[in-house]
Amino acid sequence: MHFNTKSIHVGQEPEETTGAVVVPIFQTSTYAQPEVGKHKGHEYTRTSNPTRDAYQACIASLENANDAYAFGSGMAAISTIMTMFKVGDHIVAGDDLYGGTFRVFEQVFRDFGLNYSYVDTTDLDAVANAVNGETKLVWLETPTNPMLKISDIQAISAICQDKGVLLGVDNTFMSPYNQRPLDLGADLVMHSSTKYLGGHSDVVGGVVCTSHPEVSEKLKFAQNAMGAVMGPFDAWLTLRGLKTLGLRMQRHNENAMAVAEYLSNHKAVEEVIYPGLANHDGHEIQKKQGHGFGGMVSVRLAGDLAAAKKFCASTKLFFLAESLGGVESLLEHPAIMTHASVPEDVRAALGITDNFVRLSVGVENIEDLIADLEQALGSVA
Ligand code: P1T
Repeated sequence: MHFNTKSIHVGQEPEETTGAVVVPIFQTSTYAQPEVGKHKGHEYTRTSNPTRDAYQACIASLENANDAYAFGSGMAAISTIMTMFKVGDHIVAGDDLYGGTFRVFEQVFRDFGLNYSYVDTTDLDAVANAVNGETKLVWLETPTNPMLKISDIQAISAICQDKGVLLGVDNTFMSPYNQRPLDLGADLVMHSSTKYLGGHSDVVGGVVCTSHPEVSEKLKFAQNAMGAVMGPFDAWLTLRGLKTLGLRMQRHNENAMAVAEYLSNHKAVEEVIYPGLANHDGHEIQKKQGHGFGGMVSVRLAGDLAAAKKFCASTKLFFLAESLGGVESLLEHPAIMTHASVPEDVRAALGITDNFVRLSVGVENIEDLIADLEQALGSVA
């Protein structure tokens, strides 16, 4: 079955008793049992829920995974993954991660005895050299948030296999329409489903997909034991989002490419970072490992903090807001907003400067989007 068919059909057979073509919201905490010790497949919604099961089946199929586990947020998904490890275990992580991921690693799990090293995962030698005898996991985003650096998933998975460590990929920025890390050798793939999977900026969630039997067993146990589960209504909204994921991603890819090209030729813009541009360092890798370049575009404005603030306050269709991946275009200032929890020296080393702005290009009409950017850039100059 192809992607756009799976997104509409997997886990979504018509409901048995009524024939409803849409999976119902089973908004229940518990299930009546016919006798002690016997149940009809569900006992308690923290453990399982038919709406969440349908969503998990669908997203697993889109990532070509055997199993998926849905959580109340992307951070809940990442935190639950971390509970697979023990005091003294070491994790090699990308050096340009979502600020909240860096924060939970450094300010929560380090206190529980996990150790982290941060490396530029576009540098294969750096990844290989960072793995030590205690390393259990390599964790990366590709593209990274917010610098949009591209890592070679297949090459890193070969390193991980050689060293006997797991590879986890946060696939939030690409979505499975553009990139399927498990097919490239990753062991687990995670999403903030708040973003492209849900797609409408109306629900927060996270999900982990895997075909690794041992990892899957651990996550299934942890999902129930830790209890950071996605609720039935949120699972229903996210499943509805999946139905149009392919359609939306196609348009996100097209619109972002057009925005990146437009900004590349604007004198108020110093640098445009978009993996779809031939001058991007990761362009060839992304062409090889994916089916699209995504909807995220980062820019460095010709100017200082004041110019960036003016630009961010001047767009009308691009709302100034954290998050990304919804149908509506957003923009944000990483140094002050999403990555404020990353120390200033680390931000400076990564290039998250005061004139740096991140755009999430939505699915609106492209002429309207470019006109909005044009007037906002005009107000800066
Ligand atoms: O916000 P939440 O659903 O908990 O997901 C966290 C998360 C994890 N991984 C990546 C790559 C992310 O981008 C995020 C959330 N990011 C934002 C809110 C943002 O504006 O970048």
